[in-house]
Amino acid sequence: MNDEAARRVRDKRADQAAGVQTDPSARWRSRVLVATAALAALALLAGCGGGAAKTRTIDLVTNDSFRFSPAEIRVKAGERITVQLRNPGVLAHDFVTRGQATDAKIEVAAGQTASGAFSVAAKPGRYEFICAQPGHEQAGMKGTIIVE
Ligand SMILES: [Cu+2]
Repeated sequence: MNDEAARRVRDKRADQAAGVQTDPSARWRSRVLVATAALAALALLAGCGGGAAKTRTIDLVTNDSFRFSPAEIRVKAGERITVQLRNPGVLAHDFVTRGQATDAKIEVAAGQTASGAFSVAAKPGRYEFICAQPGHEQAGMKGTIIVE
């Protein structure tokens, strides 16, 4: 009887342990699905915007080694650019321009994609963009906007 009771307690603990392991990941998966669906809906809305002026989209990827890929983008003076920032990592990152006609600050949470638009400087030259999260620029998370 004692052995039987002990076995039942062990089984119950094992079930609980298994439950603790599967529950959060299931919840996480459903959250990712909801986020993905929301992004898809936003993309559809953006696509159906109609009257808005067309902008060229440049794709950038952030990584947790504090780099942008690509680290150099080429744009035309005065052009309006949409930057789509994809963050496959576990840290939040952002994309901040300096010296443009209208500067951008696009923040992207871990595992998400975000986008924003900015107007390029009228004067050709080399300009900097950075990640403004604490310490990231200092760790080398920056790039160059080449305005032609
Ligand atoms: Cu960063």
